Amino acid sequence: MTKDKEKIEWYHDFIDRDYKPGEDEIIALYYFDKADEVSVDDTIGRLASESSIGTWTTLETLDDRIFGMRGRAFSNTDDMVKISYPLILWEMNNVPQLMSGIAGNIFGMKAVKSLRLVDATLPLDYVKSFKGPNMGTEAIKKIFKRKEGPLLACVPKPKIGMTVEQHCQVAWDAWTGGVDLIKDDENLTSQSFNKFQARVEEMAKTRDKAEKETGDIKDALINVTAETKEMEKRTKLIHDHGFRYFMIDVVTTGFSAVQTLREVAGDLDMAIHAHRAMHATFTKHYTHGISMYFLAKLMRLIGLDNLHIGTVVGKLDSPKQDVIDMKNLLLDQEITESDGRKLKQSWGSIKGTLPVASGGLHPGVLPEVMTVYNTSDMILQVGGGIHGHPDGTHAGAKASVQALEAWREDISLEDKAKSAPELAKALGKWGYIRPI
Ligand code: CAP
Ligand code: MG
Repeated sequence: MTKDKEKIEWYHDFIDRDYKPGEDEIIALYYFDKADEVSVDDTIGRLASESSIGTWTTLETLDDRIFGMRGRAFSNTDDMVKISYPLILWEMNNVPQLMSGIAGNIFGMKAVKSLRLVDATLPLDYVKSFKGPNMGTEAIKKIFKRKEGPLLACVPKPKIGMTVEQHCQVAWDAWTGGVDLIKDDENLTSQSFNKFQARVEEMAKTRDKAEKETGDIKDALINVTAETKEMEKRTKLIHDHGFRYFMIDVVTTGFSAVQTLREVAGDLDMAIHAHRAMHATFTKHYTHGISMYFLAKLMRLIGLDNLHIGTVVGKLDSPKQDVIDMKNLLLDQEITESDGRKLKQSWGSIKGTLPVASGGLHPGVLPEVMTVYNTSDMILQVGGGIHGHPDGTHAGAKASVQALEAWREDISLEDKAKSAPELAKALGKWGYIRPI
């Protein structure tokens, strides 16, 4: 039995091409691949409806006030649509609620074969309800007492398996070789062979010795990733051992936990290093999921001080323009609508987040990464490219420092290597390889 469609559904009421959204509305931009049995209008109406006030059918409970709160598809092509949402739909300072709407049920609708949340403009009144980074780019001055970056971080490898003693030996070698930060790997938390508390205690002693030895300030990005209350405890422990930074796997732990930990960072006056492990499950394919660009926007909003955004030249997927766009998004105060896939965004007094280049880096590619980033407000992170040095971690750290010196001195790595034996050996092993 076929029913009269008009009486059952009201999806086209969510399309209004004459509508001019106000400055105080959230505007989301989607790419969609519609199912064969629906029209473009059927599709964009469904997206605006299900992400705001509607459901699959007309409702006897609807009144004018609620109808006025609907999402409106106001601009579209055959595969892109912009939807506006009045601010009243959204709770301030609540990223999970935002995502339950603009990235919620719509992704499962039969009407779309695939769907991607490309970007969204968040109005200033909404942005102001978040804290943003506690230190952000100021961490370079505040923690390291340095005028400018980049900071150099080292990730002990093998990524898991080392005992606390082995881990701290590697940290010592890297710190004394010139590295600023030792970063835990994303899957190192508190395992039987390397317990969290013991690692923190020994790392603090090693840091103190390394600071004495070098005269430089050293810190660590120790991974607190766990259940939320446990993360709070772990962060306090790190704080009590004199570290200013801590690290969270921000995608696997979730927005809610990350918002909680941002509060903790404020209370303890610490900075957060955000590792994005698992992001590629939904960011990698441009036709489905959520863009890394929008995820980065959310992370700056919540208040992550450092965020991984890719290297261009390393082992993990990170197209050049994406990396540059995200770097600008994290550091700038104003983003203007550019290529039609990045919407305008104002940040008010929200601080910038330090972008992190990591994954498959080694001395031979470090100057290239610096050229792409075109800023010293950033962090370079090297794991295998330090510990794989033929003469070990200490020499590997020195080789990375020397590569950065070459970039600062604006000379080629070959020229630098004439007076930098560690760099010469690194180039001998890896050259300028771009790992896959
Ligand atoms: C790098 C790394 C980082 C990735 C994360 C790793 O080690 O420790 O976790 O860079 O990726 O485990 O791969 P290497 P992204 O230097 O040995 O490659 O920065 O893209 O989020
Ligand atoms: Mg890692």
